[in-house]
Amino acid sequence: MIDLEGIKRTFSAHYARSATHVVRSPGRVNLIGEHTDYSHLPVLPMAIDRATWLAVAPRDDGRVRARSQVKPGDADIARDALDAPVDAPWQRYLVGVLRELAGVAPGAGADLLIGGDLPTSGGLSSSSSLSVGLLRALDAAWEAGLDQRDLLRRAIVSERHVGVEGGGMDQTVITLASAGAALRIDFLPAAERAVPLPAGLEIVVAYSGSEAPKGGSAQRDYNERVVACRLAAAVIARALELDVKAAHDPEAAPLLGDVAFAAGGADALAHVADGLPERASAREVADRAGVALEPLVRLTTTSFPADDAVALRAAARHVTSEAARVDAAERALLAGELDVFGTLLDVSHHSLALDYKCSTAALDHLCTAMVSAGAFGARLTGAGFGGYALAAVPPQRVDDVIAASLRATDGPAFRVVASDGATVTSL
Ligand code: NG1
Repeated sequence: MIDLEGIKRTFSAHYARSATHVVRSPGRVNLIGEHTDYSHLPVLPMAIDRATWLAVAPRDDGRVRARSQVKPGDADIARDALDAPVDAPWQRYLVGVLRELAGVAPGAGADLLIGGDLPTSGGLSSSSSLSVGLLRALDAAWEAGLDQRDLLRRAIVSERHVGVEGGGMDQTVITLASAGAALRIDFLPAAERAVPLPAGLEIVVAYSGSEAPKGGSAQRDYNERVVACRLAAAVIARALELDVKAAHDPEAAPLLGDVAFAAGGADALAHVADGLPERASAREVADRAGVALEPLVRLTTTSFPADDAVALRAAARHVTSEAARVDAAERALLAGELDVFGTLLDVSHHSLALDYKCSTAALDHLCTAMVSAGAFGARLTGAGFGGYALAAVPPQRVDDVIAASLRATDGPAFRVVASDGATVTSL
């Protein structure tokens, strides 16, 4: 049984001492707005009733020990030796968090026990659930008193140390979600609002049968798309003769969101997207648009190869159209127009599959099976390249959609419920 009592007991049995705090940090399903967050364009995710649970107690020797019931490999990390190699891939998230907490509670360490019922195979945001949970647990155990926005910012950056240049969607919804609602997140200007899910809408998620290898090939594929969006932003700004700066960091390359803001909305970019070169390298774009090369290729831990051509026309087309679908989906949910909402999911999936090229044959097959079984619509959720799909389903079709998903891919497939963001309990 995964709950507060269970994780507390397991902690005591493993460490022969009592935990001081327990954290529940949910996973998430992104309803729509896929691959838009790192361009600072809107997203519409919800937190789910599957979560990472963490129990923690402080130490005073700068060591952070962690046992995961979800992934093998116990961690024993010295806070003053964060460059040392880790024993298991999941521990890189812990190291990322510790890097972002350098200088907070110097000399403090912790014992951690990590468990939960959130699948880790990609798309339900197990990595951000873990990172947000670790930050909340350590902040509480160390009585550091960091405020929620500060912790959120640190959570977003901590994951980039692992090598994926992600946006802020996952950590934001995991921190700020409320039960019964999706969360509309805008990044420019930053704002969030709850979007209550209407009666008659259930959400089913199903595994495609292959993992999204974020530590491997999906990392390169993801970062390539981040760079393609920056290149598209530079070329569009030039074409529209807009002098755009990145709002979040004057040293960074302006994003499609910055260009959309300057142009009066993402709609204003859509018609320019079709006129972009199909593929170009960062060096070609820097020369052509008269902008600096380094910010275009800069990643947190490395640089993207300046001479590798990336697909910028398709990237701009997907991202600008997806931003418009987020607005339309929010309106459809508020109006209870579930057929319209479902169609937007289908169109989003096709755009991700055909233009953004981040679907797989198994994800396509799964989405088709879910819709044939009575879903309003279905799409991949998260970065893609494997992992999970979601379907919007009328209540009377939930069992059929789950059964069809299991036939399509062997599962798991289950219904999820929009739930609250991360919580910390003092024991
Ligand atoms: P998943 O695949 O759930 O890790 C990733 C990014 C998001 C977002 C989506 C695509 C991280 C931690 N998450 O989600 O920020 O860009 O892909 O919409 O990098």
